[in-house]
Amino acid sequence: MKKVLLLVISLNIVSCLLAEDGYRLWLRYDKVDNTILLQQYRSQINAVIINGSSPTIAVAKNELFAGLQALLDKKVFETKEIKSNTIVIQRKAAGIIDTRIVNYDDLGQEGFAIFTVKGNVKNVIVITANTDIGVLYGVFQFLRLLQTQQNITELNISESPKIKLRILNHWDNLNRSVERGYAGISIWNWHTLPGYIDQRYIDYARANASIGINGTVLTNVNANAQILTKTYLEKMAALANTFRPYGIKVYLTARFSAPVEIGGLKTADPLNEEVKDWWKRKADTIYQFIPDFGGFLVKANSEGQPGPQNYQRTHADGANMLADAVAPHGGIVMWRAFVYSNETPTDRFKQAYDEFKPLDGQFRKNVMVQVKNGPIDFQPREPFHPLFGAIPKTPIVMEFQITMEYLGQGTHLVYEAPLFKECLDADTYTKGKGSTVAKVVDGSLDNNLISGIAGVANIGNERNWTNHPFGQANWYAFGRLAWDHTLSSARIADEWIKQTFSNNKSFVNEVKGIMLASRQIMVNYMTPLGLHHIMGTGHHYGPAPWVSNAGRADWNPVYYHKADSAGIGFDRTVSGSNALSQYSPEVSAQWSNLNNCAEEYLLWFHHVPWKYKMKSGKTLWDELCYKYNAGVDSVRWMQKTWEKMKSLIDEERFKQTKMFLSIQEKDAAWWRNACLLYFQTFSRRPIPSNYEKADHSLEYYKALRFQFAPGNGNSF
Ligand code: GCV
Repeated sequence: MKKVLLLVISLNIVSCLLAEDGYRLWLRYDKVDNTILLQQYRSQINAVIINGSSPTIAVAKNELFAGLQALLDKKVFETKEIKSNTIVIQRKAAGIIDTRIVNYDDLGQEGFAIFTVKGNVKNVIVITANTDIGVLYGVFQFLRLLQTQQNITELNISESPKIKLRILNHWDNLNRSVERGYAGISIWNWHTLPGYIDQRYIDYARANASIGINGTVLTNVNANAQILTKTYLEKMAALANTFRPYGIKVYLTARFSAPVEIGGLKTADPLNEEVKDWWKRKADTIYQFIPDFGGFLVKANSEGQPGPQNYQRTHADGANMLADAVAPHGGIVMWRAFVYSNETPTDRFKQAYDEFKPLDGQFRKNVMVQVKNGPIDFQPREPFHPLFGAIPKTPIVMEFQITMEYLGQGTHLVYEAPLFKECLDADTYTKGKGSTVAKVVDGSLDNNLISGIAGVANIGNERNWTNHPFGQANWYAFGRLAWDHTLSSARIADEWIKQTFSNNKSFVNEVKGIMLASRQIMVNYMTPLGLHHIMGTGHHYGPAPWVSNAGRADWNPVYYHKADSAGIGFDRTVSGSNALSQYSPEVSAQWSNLNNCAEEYLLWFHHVPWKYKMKSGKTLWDELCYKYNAGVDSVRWMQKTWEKMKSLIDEERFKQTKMFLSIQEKDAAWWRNACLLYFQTFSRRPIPSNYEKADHSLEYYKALRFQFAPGNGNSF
């Protein structure tokens, strides 16, 4: 009896340990479940030859052995001799295999080649690169081939990243709260650093390296000067040391007023000699702690942050002063263009362009301007930011938001690759047809020497990193697109699903279908037809299109939708704010005429009469009702499809996703009901009777409060 009990207890413990808690992300390395392929892989891979011994090669070796042994469920040996069925890791001219067929010039500093050797030996696969980090990226790509069950018989792969700096931006505060974080508190435990290196830091580095991310800004752009003090630099250095073998550089956010706050100076004026000197000395100190420190990210004169304009200086003056401080060490400054002022009566859409366009050509060579994908703020759908292509002498860092501040946050299933791609593929026409945003960002349009892309991280200390199991897909997609923006959303989803859940064909196809549709579904139930910024004040969760009393005019939803008895939408044509004039004439022409403006952008650019005839033949009002209802119906379709997946994956993640989908369904209906009831007070038209009725009154929705919604402000 005792024995049976013990067995039951130990089986329970084992199953707890094996529970799919999501921690392993897309690096699960579970045994290949296709028996024929498993046999093939097993016969093709017996041993590994490792050339090199740097810390990066050491982690590549560990990853390869761990991955192979788990995926193939067999012992793989290290050897020195070339025999059949061996994998060889070697840098250019550093190993025993002739790699002259590889064009190393094409691989650059981070690319890799994976190829099958032709000759007497069978199944010898070489993973090679110019650098150790290239080798590590190659190892991750090889493991991805196995995890996604590809044929590895005749390999001939050659890849290099299109964008040089591929960076995560953490909006993590020193008290471990995360601004716009929906997955728990910060993973950086400042209290136990530098002495305690959490395994999570290492797994974070592995996950990032596996998708090619090579930089991380550790702290919030709403910055705290304390991070520049020695106490914190020691902690940052411990993280930098942990990440270094994985090719990940550390960056920090610089609070512009730091010379006053922690330096005891009377001013932070960027043209003041003492201030310049303070930053130079500060940079020298930082580089003593972190010799390969990447540089600073700065939010200045935006939403209350201090900046050069406090001293009547320009953004260029401020950025250049910091750039001069880090230049001797090879550092860069990423200066954010997210600036808008309540005092300026101009349409908020236009303000960043107005501010930065005249500064083109005035920045130091090591300054990059970081621009959000759209002109307002990470909305479900935005037109691309007019600064893309407009400042050709200044390299731009694209800023996407992986964390879903305005997209349902940590509880909605929204796959963001289509949103990222829509922006990257948009044509700016600044140098004729084909001048895509992607070409501006990767530097090829204007021959920039540096190029960069940043994603505001959705990572927290939740066991599964991102709260919603599908949040991981957005981290993954950001990294993959940063590496190669030509990859399709479908291909990335396919890879992610196979590595994260299963290679089962029907699971992959059904779930891919959900993921690819999810972004448009969310747009439909939140902000269809070009509506934007109508979320709840402060926390931005849920609908609040009625709000008109926020701290400043341009934080109010009514500022953005401008609904009245005549119609709805923001006129940004020549008869309105004329924001369209900031784009190339070809782009402006796409959107400036009400009658041929793409309907997904309609209310971004036009104030449209309620009775306006849409392409479907419906009036604008009826179309709005249709879109909101279609959004809700589609979430129900997502739920039904997910239900069919029950037997195909683990219970834990099946259940989690099911519960989140049920929250999403309720939220979608809430969005629809609240928005339609509110807009109806202007349209004075009936909601067609074939649609589901709202379950509450408008007053009820208006009275809802979310005092402790996560991610809002500095408190937990
Ligand atoms: C870090 C939006 C967010 C803020 C964020 C800001 C920014 O306004 O709501 O939380 O602050 O963007 O990107 O600087």
